[in-house]
Amino acid sequence: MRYQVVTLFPELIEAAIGVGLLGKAVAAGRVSVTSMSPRRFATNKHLSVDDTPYGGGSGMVMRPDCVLAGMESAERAIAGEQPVRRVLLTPQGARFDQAAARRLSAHESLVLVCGRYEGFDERVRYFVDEEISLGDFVLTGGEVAAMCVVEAVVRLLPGVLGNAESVSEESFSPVCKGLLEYPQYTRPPTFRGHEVPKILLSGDHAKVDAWRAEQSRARTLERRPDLVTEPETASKPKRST
Ligand code: JDQ
Repeated sequence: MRYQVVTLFPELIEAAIGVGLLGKAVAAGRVSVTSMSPRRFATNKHLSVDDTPYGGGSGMVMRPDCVLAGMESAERAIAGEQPVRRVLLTPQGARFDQAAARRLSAHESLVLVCGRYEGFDERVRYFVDEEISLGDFVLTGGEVAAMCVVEAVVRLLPGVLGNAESVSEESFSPVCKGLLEYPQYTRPPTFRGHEVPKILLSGDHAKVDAWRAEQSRARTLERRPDLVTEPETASKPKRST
């Protein structure tokens, strides 16, 4: 898979792709994550990539010519004439979630476009396939959001997860049931007065599974009731016999 990040700060992206699972996937040649700066396509003597907003107001806006030139150059670098999915990171985009990560993981080539300042000239949007937001908060630019997308997508690629957990097994995990993860413990059995639940030391796998399922359910109901599609309070239809 080939990913290009269009950014004024390529060093931010390079720092992030060197480590961990992502670093290994890149080193193994499973994934390439490279960056392209719109600054390379600046034309005036100050190499400006931003300008003042028409109509007035505070702050600066990313110039569409530099962003588009960066995007098209990024695209040629990873895909030649092959199709590429163009993704713009903004606070106005559709909320990113695991389903979006799964959907994007099907694309061989992605171009992730990051801005700075107060955002993009509106016409940049006419040239992208989708617009993604991480959530309802304002970052200083799109880079951290782009790296979140890259991390979430790369760990779904076949053969990238290092451990026994596989993408297919994940479909049975709490994440894919849409519930929060159950509590996990490792040694020691007592830590600063707090004991590991006895059932986890019992060796009874059926009881462990049942306990975990119940913990996931209770924790989700408590912390993220919005994730529970079938509220506990909704009574099942009565059988007519
Ligand atoms: C940019 C900014 C004031 C934007 C400039 C480019 N989920 C999410 N939060 N914030 C972003 C994404 C994001 C993405 C790209 C960005 C923020 N900014 C800063 C400042 C108004 C709009």
